[in-house]
Amino acid sequence: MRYARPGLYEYQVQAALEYVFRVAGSPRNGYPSIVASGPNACILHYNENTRRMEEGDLLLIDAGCEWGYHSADITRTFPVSGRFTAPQRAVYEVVLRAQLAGIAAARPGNRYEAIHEAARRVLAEGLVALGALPRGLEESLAMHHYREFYMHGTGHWLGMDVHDVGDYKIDRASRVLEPGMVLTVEPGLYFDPERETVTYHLRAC
Ligand SMILES: [Mn+2]
Repeated sequence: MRYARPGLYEYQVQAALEYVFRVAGSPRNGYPSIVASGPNACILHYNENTRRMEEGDLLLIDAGCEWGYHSADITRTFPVSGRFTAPQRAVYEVVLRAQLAGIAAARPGNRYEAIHEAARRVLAEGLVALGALPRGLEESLAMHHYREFYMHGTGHWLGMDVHDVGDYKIDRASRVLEPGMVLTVEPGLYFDPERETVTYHLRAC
C-alpha cells in the first residue's frame, strides 16, 4: 500500500510484495499474485499484472506466500492515490461489513453455507441502499440480482493448497463447521468503470 502510486505498473507493486515474502523467508507464493487495478479488478483471477495505474484507480491485491508448505490467501482493495472517492468508500464499507458478517458466521456448529448467506445478505442490503439494484432486499436475494456485482462464492478451504481439499457438502447438506477447520472469508463487489452495458447510479454518494 505504501509503495503503490499512480504511474507505476501493477507488476512493480507485485515485485515489492513478493520481495517482502522472500525476505521474510517464504520460498514461494501460494498462488500467482493478483495485482489488479481499475477495470482489471473486475477480472476474476487476473494475474497479467501489466497495467499502468492511474489516479483514481482502486487496486485489488489477492496474494499469499507459502510458509512451511502451507499457503496464505489475503485480499485487500485500496486507492492507488491514497484516498477513496465517496462512491469507492461507500462500496468498500459494504464489503467490509459483509466480511465481518461472514467471519461472525464462521463458528463451530454452523453450516458452511451460513458464511455465504450472511455475506451476500449484507452485500445485497448495501446494493439496495446504494441504489444499484432495482428492487428490495428479499427480492434481490431471491432473484439473485446482486450477482451482477457479486458473482462468486464467499470462501474456500485453506491449507497446503490455497484451494485446499475437503468436502463442502456431506450427503448433499452443507457441512457443519468444526474446531480446527481453516477457511477464507472473501466477499467483494465488482463495479467495472468501463462497463457500458449497465448504467448504475449510487444514490447515497
Ligand atoms: Mn481465495
